[in-house]
Amino acid sequence: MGLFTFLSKEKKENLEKGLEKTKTTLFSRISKAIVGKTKVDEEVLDNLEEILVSSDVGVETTLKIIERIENRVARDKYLGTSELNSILKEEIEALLQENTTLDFSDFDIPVSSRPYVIMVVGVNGVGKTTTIGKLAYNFKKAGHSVLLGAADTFRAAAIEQLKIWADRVDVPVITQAMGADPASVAFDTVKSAIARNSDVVIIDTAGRLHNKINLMNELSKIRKVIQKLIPEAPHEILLILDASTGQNAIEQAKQFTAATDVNAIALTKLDGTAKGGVVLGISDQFRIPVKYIGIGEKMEDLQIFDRNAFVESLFD
Ligand SMILES: Nc1nc2c(ncn2[C@@H]2O[C@H](COP(=O)(O)OP(=O)(O)OP(=O)(O)O)[C@@H](O)[C@H]2O)c(=O)[nH]1
Ligand SMILES: [Mg+2]
Repeated sequence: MGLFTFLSKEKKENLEKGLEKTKTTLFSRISKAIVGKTKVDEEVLDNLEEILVSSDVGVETTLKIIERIENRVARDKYLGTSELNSILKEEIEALLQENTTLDFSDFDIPVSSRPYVIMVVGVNGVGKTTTIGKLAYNFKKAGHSVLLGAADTFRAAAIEQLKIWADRVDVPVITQAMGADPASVAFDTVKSAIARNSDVVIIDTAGRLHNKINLMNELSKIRKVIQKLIPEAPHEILLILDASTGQNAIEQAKQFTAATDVNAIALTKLDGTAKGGVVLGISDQFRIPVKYIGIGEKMEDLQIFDRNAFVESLFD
């Protein structure tokens, strides 16, 4: 119990640190918007709407939040601006709670699907390789054996970078030469994982090819090849999105979810950006759950997304 409390306190502090910019920006904007006002009225709500949209919450989600607050204003006779932060927090929490997506609690994997194959996708530079390193660290820490596969063969540096993470975390990695067929690397990796009895396989893929159609075709080819070995794999197609790109992240989520069977999302680089509101928009608008958030460059800087903890930290 003591250890558990300690760990979750540390986790909470990291999350708060990671959300600092988003938080400071959001609340300084809100305080400016209510200067000299005592009552939540139409003008305050208009300003709030603008603030949420410019914090990258997204228009759709912002409108839902504003509508909830409007209903509350209509219901309660008087809402003071001093209550605005707590009302906003409650309504955001309630909105996210309406979503039926699952919450994940730890780095565990189903016993029935071993090796559990995770295929990591996303455009270049969003943090795929870094997230793989962090995932490997966390799965290993949770007592699982991990094998990585360097199926981003488009650049030599990509293979090297994954090797560096594998060394750092001390897990094995399967590679081939630059330019090799990514599907063949994926096949080798999964085959090797079966032979070694690995618990988790994580496959890196290229973020950039000659064009988008090529990229999507390649991802489906990798998938088909993996399925020759394990018909229900990849168990997880994890889409990585860079939160600091705001609306671009939402756009990429739309494109990838339309073209591939993405079933989990990781939002990276929440630290150092004021665009953390994008997490709210993405977890509200997409049926696919946000499973992980990246809040720094180190291996410890990955957390399982917990919507309640997220909103709590944002408004703490
Ligand atoms: N601050 C911060 N930086 C991050 C985070 N995740 C990744 N990065 C940084 O983002 C940069 C790009 O990360 P990569 O992991 O190389 O991204 P990638 O998607 O593999 O890129 P390509 O292989 O070029 O497609 C690196 O400098 C990482 O250190 C994060 O959560 N926070
Ligand atoms: Mg990479």
